[in-house]
Amino acid sequence: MIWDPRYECMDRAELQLIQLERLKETVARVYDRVPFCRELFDAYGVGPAHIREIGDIRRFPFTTKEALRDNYPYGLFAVPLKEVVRLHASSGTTGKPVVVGYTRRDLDTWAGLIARVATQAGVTGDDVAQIYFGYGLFTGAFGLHYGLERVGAAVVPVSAGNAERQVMLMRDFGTTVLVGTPSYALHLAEVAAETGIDPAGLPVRLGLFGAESWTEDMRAELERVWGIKATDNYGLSEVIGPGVAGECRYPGWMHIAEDHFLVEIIDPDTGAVLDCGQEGELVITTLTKEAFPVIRYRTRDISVLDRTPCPCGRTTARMRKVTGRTDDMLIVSGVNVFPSQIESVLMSVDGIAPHYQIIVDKNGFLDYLEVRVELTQELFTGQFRDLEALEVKIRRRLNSVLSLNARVRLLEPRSLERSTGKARRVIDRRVES
Ligand code: DLL
Repeated sequence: MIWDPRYECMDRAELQLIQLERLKETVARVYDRVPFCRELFDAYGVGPAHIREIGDIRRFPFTTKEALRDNYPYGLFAVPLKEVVRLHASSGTTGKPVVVGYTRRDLDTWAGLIARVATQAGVTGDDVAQIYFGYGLFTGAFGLHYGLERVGAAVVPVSAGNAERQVMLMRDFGTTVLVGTPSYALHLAEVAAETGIDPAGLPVRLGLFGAESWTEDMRAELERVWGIKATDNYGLSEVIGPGVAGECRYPGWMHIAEDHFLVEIIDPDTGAVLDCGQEGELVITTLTKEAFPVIRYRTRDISVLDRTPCPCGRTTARMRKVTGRTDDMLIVSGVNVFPSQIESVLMSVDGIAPHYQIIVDKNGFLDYLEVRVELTQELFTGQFRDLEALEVKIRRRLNSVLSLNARVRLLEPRSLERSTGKARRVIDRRVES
């Protein structure tokens, strides 16, 4: 089934006309209502009058994460706060998050986009969908929630954590669709097996997975242990949240909602726009967002575009599964973490030296983050009690900035290897093993 065949299967020429009209509106909206962007556009000598065809977007400057940080919290909103009915946030590069807002119409658009993603993955009104993304500032849970309701699925908003309880509810409620990160789904299968329940024997038949990158091997493993079809969907808070793109029944590529998002692939080093089929950084312009429109947002995600027709009947461009990022952002259990956030926490604590290392690894299928940091000589020779208090303090501060429980290991002074070149601060054993 196709949720919105008029738009999802539209003739390309017609789609491009709609994109152009919406692009003009968006550029005008941003120019008129967001002083930061108007100044930037003026500096580049571009404005609403320069959009005559879709390709004219290439004359406009990119929007970067730094611009979002510099305009914290509401500086890039294109509506007064009175018209905003929801706020979400994602990790910024330092202590402050990036805040995104939605008008009532934005929320309606979003639910429609999720309904597309869910339907193309195979969700129907007969399903029981268990959402184990965390409900909160993160866009994943609330975003998927309303779209799944729109499709008519019975939504179970369990939120994150407590794997035993998740498994119990799955069995008792007859959950048929898992909605969350793929890595946690593997963990859930393990926990089910430990409690004597064969995951493949449960009624779960489909996985709607996203928010982190995962390999085809992991898909095969998820499909095997759960006896399900595992699908991928992609999105990011700065653009809307989940709902940007999702797989249909032909895996590996995700249909992009092109009537709402104009996509480009660029060379991350030069900014030059690349052709379909070439790998590069995904850049997205929103076409219908009211509260928080973005022009040429650099996602930092690496993908490839394909505009050849898909056998499913949809005509929208597809993006390949995301294989990596162009920056140093880590995704730990679905939570975005910038090493610079950790550094700014460590620098704000007395008694520790500016030598640290961040280790990311897996315990079974679950990611964990460990921060190792050297003590100053004074603290090292001091009281054990003080050390314990220090560890708790660092852990709490990290938790409040990252929304993630990190392990903290205090080390003797000078115990971390000193590098002669760039310090190797991050060791991601998940990719190195
Ligand atoms: O992760 C939105 C989302 C929620 C998408 C639930 C899908 C499902 P952020 O927290 O802002 O938003 O993180 C966005 O996560 O730039 C990618 O690097 C990564 N990401 C999201 N989905 C995928 C995916 C949500 N399917 C950042 N594959 C993005 C690979 C993904 N990476």
